[in-house]
Amino acid sequence: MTERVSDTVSDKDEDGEGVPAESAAGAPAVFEVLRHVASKPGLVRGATSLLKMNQAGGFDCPGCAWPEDPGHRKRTEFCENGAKAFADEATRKLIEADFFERYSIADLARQSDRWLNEQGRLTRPMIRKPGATHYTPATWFTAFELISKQLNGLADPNQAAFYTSGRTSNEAAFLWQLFVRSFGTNNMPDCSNMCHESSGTALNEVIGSGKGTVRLSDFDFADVIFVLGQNPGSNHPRMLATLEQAKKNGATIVSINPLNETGLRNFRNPQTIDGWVGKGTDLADLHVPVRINGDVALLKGLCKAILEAETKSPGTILDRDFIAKLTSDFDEFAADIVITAWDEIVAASGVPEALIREAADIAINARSTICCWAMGLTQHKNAVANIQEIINFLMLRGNLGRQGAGACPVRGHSNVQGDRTMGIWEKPDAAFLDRLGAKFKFTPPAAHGLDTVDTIHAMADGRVNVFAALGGNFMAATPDTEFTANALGNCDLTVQMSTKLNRSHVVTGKTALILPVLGRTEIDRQEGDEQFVTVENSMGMVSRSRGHLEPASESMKSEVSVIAELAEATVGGRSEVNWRKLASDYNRIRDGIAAVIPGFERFNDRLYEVESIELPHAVRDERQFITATGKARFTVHDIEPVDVPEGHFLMMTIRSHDQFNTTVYSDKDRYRGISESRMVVFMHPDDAEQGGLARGDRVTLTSHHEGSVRTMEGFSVVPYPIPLGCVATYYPETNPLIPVQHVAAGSNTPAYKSVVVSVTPE
Ligand SMILES: Nc1nc2c(c(=O)[nH]1)N[C@H]1C(S)=C(S)[C@@H](COP(=O)(O)OP(=O)(O)OC[C@H]3O[C@@H](n4cnc5c(=O)[nH]c(N)nc54)[C@H](O)[C@@H]3O)O[C@H]1N2
Ligand SMILES: Nc1nc2c(c(=O)[nH]1)N[C@H]1C(S)=C(S)[C@@H](COP(=O)(O)OP(=O)(O)OC[C@H]3O[C@@H](n4cnc5c(=O)[nH]c(N)nc54)[C@H](O)[C@@H]3O)O[C@H]1N2
Ligand SMILES: [Mo]
Repeated sequence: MTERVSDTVSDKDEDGEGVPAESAAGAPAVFEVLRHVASKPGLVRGATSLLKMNQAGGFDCPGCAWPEDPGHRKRTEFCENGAKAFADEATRKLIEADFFERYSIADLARQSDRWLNEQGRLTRPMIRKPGATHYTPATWFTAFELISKQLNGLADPNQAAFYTSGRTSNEAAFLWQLFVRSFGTNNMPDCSNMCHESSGTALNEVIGSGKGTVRLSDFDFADVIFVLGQNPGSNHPRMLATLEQAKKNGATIVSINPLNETGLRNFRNPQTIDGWVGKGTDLADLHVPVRINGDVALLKGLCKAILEAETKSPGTILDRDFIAKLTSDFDEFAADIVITAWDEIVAASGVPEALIREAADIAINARSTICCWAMGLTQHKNAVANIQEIINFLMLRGNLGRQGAGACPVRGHSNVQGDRTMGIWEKPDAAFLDRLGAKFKFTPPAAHGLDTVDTIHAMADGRVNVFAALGGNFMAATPDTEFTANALGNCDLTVQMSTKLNRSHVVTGKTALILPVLGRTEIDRQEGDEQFVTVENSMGMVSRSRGHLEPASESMKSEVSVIAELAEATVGGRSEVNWRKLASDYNRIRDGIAAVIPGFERFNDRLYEVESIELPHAVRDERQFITATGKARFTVHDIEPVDVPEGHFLMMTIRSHDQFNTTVYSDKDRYRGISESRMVVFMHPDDAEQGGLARGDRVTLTSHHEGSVRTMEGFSVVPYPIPLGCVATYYPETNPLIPVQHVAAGSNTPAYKSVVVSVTPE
């Protein structure tokens, strides 16, 4: 389908700002790897360590959660962006105590996120005392004393919240939730709340498991792969190699996305000679340019076309056996689809009926279909409906729980799925709490806790006044920047366990602590013995990760030891757990995991027997649905797109090719032809013209939500192939525009990808 304009890889934006590149990866990707590795960890040290990434005995890539294929590891099992994430952590630049003498917190607050990150690794504990203008050095001892005093002084443990970001290992995550629950609360907001929570909520409700139902090997057997609301070229580059292989095996790929993302158009595999000099592989056979937030309508259209085909040739299209035996509520679902008019589907999706039918025909002619998706579907008001419509679509032809078929939510952070498996969840189920309590001899709190958005509200209202974060950048990642900053400022104490300096260290509570921790790439020694940790990828495979670089500084601690010492100081007197003993040998933590979490039986032994452990999954392995009825459910969702008043636009906030979440490596976005500034607004050329706007014009963006407005100045217009009425901007720059009240029904995930805005010339 793709028409290649030129066979040269256009990574230099010769054609001006905002001209999408024709091809992804290839030689430019390799040059980028070399540049990042040479400039940060140093070429020899970096390259030697990089070769250990995603290898048996090596460390798990600190980037995304796409799995590697244990049977077919390549010597270089990493991508350009994984290499950047590695180089960023393994940098030789260090932040010493005198840095904080030189810069006041106000000075730091004036710097960009990029500048903060570029200052290097955090190396020693620092404290901001109430009213202080600067951070000053603290000892680990005083830091733990201060936190424990503050926590134990609270009238109620629910006045504290404990955030987790998805790079945390299984061992640290398990110990963290054990500490938090021993302290007495389930207030465990995490990055998942902003990410795939909508997927977990949706899937749990209809198929009885919150995780994806496919293995990596299923991609070899799929006839069709739908990629919805995902930009793997930038965010899961190793997935492109999987798609390329699937394609060679005859699979058809359909991309459903407002943007025709370069990575899905043409891929030059940098690990093959062809990828350097050849034409690359055109990946997507069909691109469906859905309007932002138009997916419920589009998916209903796909289902409608399938049902119509069945009416024409009864008994040949639907998997009637699967529907009858293993699902419920098909009749209500089908009746709703029948009365949903094509006009309504076309109007709300922005896609012509013929194109929807073309996509449906591809699924009809396929024996096995996989649907992959990411943030383009999960960060909307009706995100849960989006995902349940995917399940409806898959179930019509029995595409769940069999080879080459299924649901594949593609996770973000490298261990975000594992953290949830370990109990990082504000809504733990009773069975989990019972097992945890039985093993560690305490009564965990039963009441559900606060998620990310609710934590912001609770800090704003003064209901929460201690906030501690295990990694991440809460301040920059969350919506409504000004509101969230005030909420954090209300806290008596904020604590950040971090590797790199970020916005969350400069927007703080009255007292603030920075606790520097080891990263994935570093050797973790406890009582003289090197430890390893484990992580779970997007497909439920658990494997070991062991760093190979000497730690950036001797004054840092591992996440596990920080948590253990904090727990000892805070709950040591009243808990039966020997925290220090657990932290001195991570095998002991894994024995705890084995006793509490199903699927981890004989955890330590199995880690020595096999390279990775596959966690059980009832749908994938047994075609069993652990729902109340024992069946998978069809569901009915009204088409309720966000209302966009005349003259306004629907804005999505997306990632560039040169960032990892809130860590921005540069102002470039090679595949979208951006090289100078991230303060841009992508809009349809006709929309721009109608507003009297030309390329490069300066504009102000104003978001509108239930009568409230938020404004940001200083964007420049980039005319771009995007559906009419839609605009795109970069995350995290535009988070000040996202109303904290604008969340997904059911999952409470911020609707980062459907914000109503107006665009006015400056
Ligand atoms: N290099 C790198 N890798 C990363 C990350 C990173 O920042 N950098 N972040 C990690 C994390 S935590 C995550 S969650 C993932 C994120 O991975 P993605 O979900 O791929 O990231 P986004 O840039 O948010 O892109 C979402 C895509 O959805 C599309 N989209 C937006 N709105 C809609 C819509 O309404 N409908 C449809 N169909 N599509 C829509 C956008 O055009 C875009 O292509 O990547 C992970 N991997
Ligand atoms: N507008 C908008 N907002 C979004 C999104 C969006 O698409 N649009 N996406 C959302 C999504 S999907 C997510 S996942 C969140 C991300 O939210 P977070 O997970 O909170 O943010 P990150 O940027 O990944 O966190 C980066 C920081 O983590 C720390 N860090 C890195 N590695 C380690 C480590 O090994 N250990 C420890 N302790 N710290 C470490 C470093 O200090 C670094 O600065 O953002 C969300 N926010
Ligand atoms: Mo994410």
